[in-house]
Amino acid sequence: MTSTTAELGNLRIALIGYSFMGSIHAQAWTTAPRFFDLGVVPVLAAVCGRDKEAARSFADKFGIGRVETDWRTLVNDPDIDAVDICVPGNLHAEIAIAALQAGKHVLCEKPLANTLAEAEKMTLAAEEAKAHGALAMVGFSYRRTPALAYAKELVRDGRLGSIRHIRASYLQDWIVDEDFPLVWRLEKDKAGSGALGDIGAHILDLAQYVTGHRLAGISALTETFVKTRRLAGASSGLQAQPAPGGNGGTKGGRATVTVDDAAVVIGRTAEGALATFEATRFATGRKNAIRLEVNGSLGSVAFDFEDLNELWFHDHTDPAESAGFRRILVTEPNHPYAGAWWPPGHGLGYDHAFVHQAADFARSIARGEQPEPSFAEGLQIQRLLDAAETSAANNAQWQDVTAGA
Ligand code: SOE
Repeated sequence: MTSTTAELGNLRIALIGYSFMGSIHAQAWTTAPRFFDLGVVPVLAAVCGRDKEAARSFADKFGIGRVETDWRTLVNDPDIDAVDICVPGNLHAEIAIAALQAGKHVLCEKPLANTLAEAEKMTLAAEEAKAHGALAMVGFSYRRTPALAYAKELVRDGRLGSIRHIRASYLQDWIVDEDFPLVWRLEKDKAGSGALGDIGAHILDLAQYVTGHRLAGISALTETFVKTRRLAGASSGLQAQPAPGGNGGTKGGRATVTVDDAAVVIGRTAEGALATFEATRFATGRKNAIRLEVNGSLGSVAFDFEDLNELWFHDHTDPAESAGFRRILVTEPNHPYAGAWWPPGHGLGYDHAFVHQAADFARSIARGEQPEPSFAEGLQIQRLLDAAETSAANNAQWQDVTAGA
């Protein structure tokens, strides 16, 4: 029998950050209980942001009653059960560790941290907290796009046979304009790395998630095409905003871009597949194009986020004359997550994966089970990012990586 919301306990969430990721997480928390049985009732109890006015207007939009400007107040508040971290990477470790030590469940945006050392400390904190019932998860949201989750099911069910090739790219073009300013995503001390960590992390994760393989070694090249950018005021990191009181941010001059604009990675999995990855913010015309193709001995799958409700599947056991890639519309009730939504063919979007992420996180907490991906999985991606940076700094020198997690 399904419980009524009145019978369920509340999961009181403190949202740290209110920009792009803060908004999509807030929307996800609001929507998840309307479409999924969670076993708890998520309540957006508070939002935290440095700019109180901006945080207040965000809170008003999402019906959040409480606004704080110091995350420590929320992390130490007994009225908060879970902390959802949606701020730049340089703040992830401090907030997540403090929250876990205070017994809160933690959902942390990707990549887990800015450095390997931080990711290791966060994972340790998560393991210790788990022993006391506090659970941690890293937000690789695209895993929960139904077509990608279904691709994983096809691999799991043996429909692709032995995996030989993984081919992944994540292409954007939002900083091609040389006049685009130096937003936080282009500063190493805030973002950790550039395209590599921001979007490369997603395809490294997706490749491993879909195939179940683990990268055992990689080699990488990175490039920063535009070496300096004009200074600008605070922004979400995706849009140019004029410097406060300034003339569009040009007054302060230009500063060095300290992250990569693009990264190319090749790798070998512990299970014997070859993999290629390309992450760039300079693919003109490509806005948020994630492509993944996996070739196995019995078949292949291909996915393109610009048609995110579709998965292409080639069954190599079909007669040669009628074999070929066929388009599967991943909107059937028994496709992952799809049954909770609209009738077949009506389709989902970018934000639905965040709803699925919130739902899975809440359900895991209700059941006392480890949510996936765990911080340990986030750490394994961080090892790959770290190895890619080391390799790129050494002229694409091969780096063995502990397959782990
Ligand atoms: C910016 O490049 C960004 O918002 C990433 O940070 C997100 O993870 C991705 O989903 C969309 O692009």
